[in-house]
Amino acid sequence: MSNQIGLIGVPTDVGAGVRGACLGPEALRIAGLAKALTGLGHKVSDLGDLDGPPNPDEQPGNGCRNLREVSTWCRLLRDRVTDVAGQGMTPVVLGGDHCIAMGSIAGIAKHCSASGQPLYVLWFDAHTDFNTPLSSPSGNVHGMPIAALCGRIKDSEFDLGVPTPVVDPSRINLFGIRSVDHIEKATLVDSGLKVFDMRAIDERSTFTIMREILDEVTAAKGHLHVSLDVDFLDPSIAPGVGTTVPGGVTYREAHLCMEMIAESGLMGSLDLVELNPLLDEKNKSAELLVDLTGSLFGKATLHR
Ligand code: Z70
Ligand code: MN
Ligand code: MN
Ligand code: MN
Repeated sequence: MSNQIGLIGVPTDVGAGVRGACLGPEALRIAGLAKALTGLGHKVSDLGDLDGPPNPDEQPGNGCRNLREVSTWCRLLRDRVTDVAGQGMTPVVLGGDHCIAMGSIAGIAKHCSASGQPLYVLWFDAHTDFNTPLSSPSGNVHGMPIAALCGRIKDSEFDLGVPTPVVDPSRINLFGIRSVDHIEKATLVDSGLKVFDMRAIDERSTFTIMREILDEVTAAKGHLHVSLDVDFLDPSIAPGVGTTVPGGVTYREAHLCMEMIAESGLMGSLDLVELNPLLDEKNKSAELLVDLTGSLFGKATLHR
């Protein structure tokens, strides 16, 4: 299965508390992302970077840091993703902090509603990103995209311009979770989200959980959007991220996830987010992401 892939750079860190994720797209390019995918037989177009507002680097007002800039970046990305998917390419979004997933998922939701496909999200993250401006201890919007996509934040706030919930919460799977804030934890209970924390992964295995997630999307003939926050990985293998949390997904588990997704043929769009080259060691986290993206697009040890 050969693929047309469109790389979309989103060089911003307006949703983060620690700066540097704005350098992520270039670090991924330097680590050889396009070449790795071309080498697997895919046709890759690097569509360059979106041109959004600079980071005003302000303190949060009303529980939200850089609200206007977050909104502008997300709307730019929404329209680009809808356009790229409409051209028959698989959008691969190079972040950028995780707030931009509101834009990519709003964009792919538009595409899916036009094509009548149910949209599923697989969110690899140490965090649930389910805060609202009221619950957030930091005011950083990269801790809020899941809440916004589920319609838990007033539509006017980020002004995504698509009906909410953007994704049915029962079609959102969170994998790798090990850091949840106090109020966030309480609101998760009746959220309808499928949350697979590290304990579930240890008890039930990556394989079993991934099989369950992918089987449901297959049965529904769904479009699978994968949103990959670097911090889902263990910090020992991926130090290049603003918020490392110990006890993360290992190299082998991560590759298994990616290989199973590739084999399913379900993935229609992808975010690679939160890579912070300023905190990385000789670009090793970027190189690991390139490696994992290779697995996502069909690189396997053996023919099966
Ligand atoms: C915390 C907050 C977060 C990513 C950190 C952290 C959220 N729950 N998300 N890094 N990607 O500030 O809301
Ligand atoms: Mn399509
Ligand atoms: Mn995240
Ligand atoms: Mn995270």
